Amino acid sequence: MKIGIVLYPTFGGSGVVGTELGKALAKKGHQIHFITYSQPVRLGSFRENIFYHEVAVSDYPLFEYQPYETELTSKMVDVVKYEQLDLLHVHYAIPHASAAYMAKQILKSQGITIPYITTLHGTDITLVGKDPSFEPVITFCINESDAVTAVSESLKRDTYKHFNTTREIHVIPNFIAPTIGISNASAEVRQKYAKDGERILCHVSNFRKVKRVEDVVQIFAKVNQQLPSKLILAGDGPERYAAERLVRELKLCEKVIFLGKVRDTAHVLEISDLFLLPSETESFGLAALEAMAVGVPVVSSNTGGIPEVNKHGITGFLSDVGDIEDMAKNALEILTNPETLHKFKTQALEMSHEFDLVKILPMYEKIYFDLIKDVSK
Ligand code: GMT
Repeated sequence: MKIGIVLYPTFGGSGVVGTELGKALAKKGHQIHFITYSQPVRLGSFRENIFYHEVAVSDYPLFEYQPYETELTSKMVDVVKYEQLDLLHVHYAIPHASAAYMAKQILKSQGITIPYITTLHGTDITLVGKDPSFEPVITFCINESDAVTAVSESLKRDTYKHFNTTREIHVIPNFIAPTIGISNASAEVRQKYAKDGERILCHVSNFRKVKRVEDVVQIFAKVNQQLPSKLILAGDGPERYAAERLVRELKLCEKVIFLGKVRDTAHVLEISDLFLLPSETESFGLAALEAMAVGVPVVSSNTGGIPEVNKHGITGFLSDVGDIEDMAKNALEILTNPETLHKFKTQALEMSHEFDLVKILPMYEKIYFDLIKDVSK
């Protein structure tokens, strides 16, 4: 199949999922055309069956706001036509689903039929999408998509709750890409950050408010009072300064390492003992799954789709949003005793296999084949 994938090329989970999905499909022999405004961060160097089409964002002085959606639509029309794509798969509803709808209509007027599948990732529904300034468009696009998928049961429920749609939504969970795996250098790297006997806690995110990064620091402060440890924070975003300020106030500067944006987060995860994800909401929690995939247990909030990934008492623990006392207690329960830590690590790794790409990829392929079948009827 020839598939166009539209995504945000940044560090966000939806971009990671779209990119890794495209890479896996290309490996299976499908021809994949990424359409976005810059090279997706997880794309890597040249690969067979993978093509990248850049959406050039104009800089016309009349526009106070550049019409990215229009330029994306034109690029989609162009790529579908000249690369003879079979379907479009757009990740994140805003504005990708509405651009796909428009592209589909333009192509229809030229006698070309192109189905599009929309994958809902979370904030496009739970935070941004339900805002009245986007809601009518998102509702329309969900209803008009040829197929809709959501990354968790929780997100599917949220979509039905917030949008006036009865559209079938297929739940296809996020997955672990084969690039995730423990390297041999981890013990050496670990020495750079933590002394023998010190535990390493970590958090990876885009430091948005929804991630509650200050809770991460507070939880760590409580753990560190009882157990010598370090906290590694990977990523960057609007809440970084608040987190840095808190670290200074709590006199933890020697104990907390801000790495900034990291391309290969697996290297951070593999030297860690525990992953903290105290988010306000999280449709899935891909960062937690990536931690589990290298045998790192998770202490998280009990919200959105997280409990579908992090199993309470098995792969880590769940607490109410904002309950930093409970999260610190749970972290200590996992970290204090080496045998308990080993047990949780093993169970986290085992659970991550449930989300192996080998199991998830055929779910997307089935939807693709069904759509193409419908078009050729
Ligand atoms: O978490 C973010 O802010 C990034 C966002 C995105 O769209 O890239 O992540 C969402 O999609 C991920 C991939 O499906 C999910 O794992 C995240 O849970 C989800 N984020 C939220 O729901 C807050």
